[in-house]
Amino acid sequence: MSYFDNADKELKVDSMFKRSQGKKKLSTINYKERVFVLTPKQLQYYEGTPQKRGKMKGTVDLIKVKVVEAVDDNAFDKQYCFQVVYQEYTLYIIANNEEQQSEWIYAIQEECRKNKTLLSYYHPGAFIGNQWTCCHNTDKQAMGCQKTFVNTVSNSQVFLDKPLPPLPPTPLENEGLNVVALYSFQGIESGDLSFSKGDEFTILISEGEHWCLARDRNGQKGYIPVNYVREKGGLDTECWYFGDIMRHVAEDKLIKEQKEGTFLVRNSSKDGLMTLSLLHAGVVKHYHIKQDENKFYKISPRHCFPTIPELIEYHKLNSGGLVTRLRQPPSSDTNPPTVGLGHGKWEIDRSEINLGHEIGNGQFGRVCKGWWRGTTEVAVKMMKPNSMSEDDFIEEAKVMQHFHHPNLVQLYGVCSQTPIYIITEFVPNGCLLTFLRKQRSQKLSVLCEIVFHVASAMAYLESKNFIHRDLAARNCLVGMNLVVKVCDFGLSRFVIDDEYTASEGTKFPIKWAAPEVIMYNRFSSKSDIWAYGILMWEVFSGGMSPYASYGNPQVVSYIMSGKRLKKPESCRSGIYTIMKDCWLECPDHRPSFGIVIRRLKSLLGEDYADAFD
Ligand code: UM4
Repeated sequence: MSYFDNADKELKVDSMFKRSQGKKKLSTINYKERVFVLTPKQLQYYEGTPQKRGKMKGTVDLIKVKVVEAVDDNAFDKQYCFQVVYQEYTLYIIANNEEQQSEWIYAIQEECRKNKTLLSYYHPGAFIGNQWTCCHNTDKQAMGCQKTFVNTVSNSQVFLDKPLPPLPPTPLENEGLNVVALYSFQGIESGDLSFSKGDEFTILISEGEHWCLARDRNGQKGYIPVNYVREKGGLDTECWYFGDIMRHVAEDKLIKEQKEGTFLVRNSSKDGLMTLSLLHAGVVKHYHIKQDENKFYKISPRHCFPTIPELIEYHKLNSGGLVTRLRQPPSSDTNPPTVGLGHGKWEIDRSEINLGHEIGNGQFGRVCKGWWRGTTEVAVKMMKPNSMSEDDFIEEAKVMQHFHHPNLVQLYGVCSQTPIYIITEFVPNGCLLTFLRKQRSQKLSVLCEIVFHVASAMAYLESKNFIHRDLAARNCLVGMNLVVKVCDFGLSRFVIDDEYTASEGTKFPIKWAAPEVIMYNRFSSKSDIWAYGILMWEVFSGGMSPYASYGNPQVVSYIMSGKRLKKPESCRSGIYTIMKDCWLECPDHRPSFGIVIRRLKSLLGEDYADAFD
């Protein structure tokens, strides 16, 4: 029999459940019973039963499959789930029992063994509420956190007399992975590897979460910042792909360029596919990139391509139905901050900091703009001597330095001798509260984006069981492209000033404090949620002061009698409902940040559909 005779042979047929694929990000998730059929070339699924098969509902070409693995039971609270990752999608299938789950994983893996695009790392969890349930990484495209092929010792060996070989000394996560640089990087410390955008590396050892030892194509070895590279092969390495940015951010980016034909591709949240945004005659046009029945990509019906890069290359040469042909992506933004100023570096040499002008003077001391080694722009927070318990702070700050999230201010390090300097990334548009007050009557979509950014940062802290304790608009900064960064997390614990730390104190931020904090000093992620509700109110009221004219005792009796802040004028009722849930008396009844994110997303889909597409 020839290969072609075999292509349609049905290798395996079973009824299982398919989880809706979340291609439409805002659609509700459901599970549908389908008949799954495995052939040498395709995984197909149909309506009906194995005996009476109905209409074909979809197919996955096995040649495009990158991963076939089980999914953790707790990811969707379903047992016996497995995943088939192909192109940029993941098909989740729920088997009826463990045997069926492993048989199917094995059978599909067998058919895909020779695929060139197979990945060696995958996520055993799912991407829910803006993060992976397995590793809590908030980057959807982040490389997997678990190796797909585990060279396990067979059970029988356990009973052998000979001791097993020792475990490898370092965790070899992601070892051997090929990655591409998204940005150029100038090595900072000895041992760091300098590189240019587009350079390729093999990861040798992952050291912690943020730096890894890598080898470039000239054989040079050194440390590289993990957030500067992406696994080879994905759209992330394309200079025109901007991922999850919103419509108006894309428009701002393109209009700023003032160059005909500037374009970018972004994820379109409304339908889970992608959108091409293109500047023509000073106006931005948005095109949905659709897929035809063969899963080929197209913008205009007559020009279909197997991959998005091929589609882009075609439209660079021919307008093919677009208002103009694609010319260049927007010039790239400045590089993102690395975690620390060099691998393993936390103590910063004071003589390497050049101080610039003062940008503020607050509770803890002065904040100045500065440069590290003359080149890296930084902010320097100079702590007033005797204003904080310094030793405890230095210890805890070492932990906080490892936090890395686009919506958290990045800590670079400290000069730990008195006066302590805290060195962070410099965030160019200053304090969120000032921003809100200066630019009242912001578009609703911008305000939604602000609270979304804050919720994302807080969900990250929540996932690390870290409590902020002083969340408020005054403690957030506004960066490039209106990206909001949450600051001063955990700092209040080290302040030596009873007026600030005791709830009876005059400087205690009582208007942001949950009842259990006021009464019993009981802080938790749920007291952070209360403060988040107040921050939402600040945002939607254009930076007004909550409980404007009330002093601390009046605020306490107002809250304790069950009264709450009123709905800001321009705020939609759905947004106000989220705020009010953040202010539920019982901490356990308040939502988590993960839930707030989900609710914001679904609200944005209904009320402000154009905010996300
Ligand atoms: N970039 C630009 C301006 C900054 C920054 N900045 C301002 N403050 C900071 C302005 N990074 C100050 C004046 C007011 N303002 C903003 C800034 C710098 C460092 C830290 C926090 C900062 O701002 C917060 C919002 C007030 C900082 O070190 N934070 C920190 N957070 C958590 C943990 C830790 C440190 C550590 F681990 F180190 F302990 C205006 C007007 C006035 O725009």
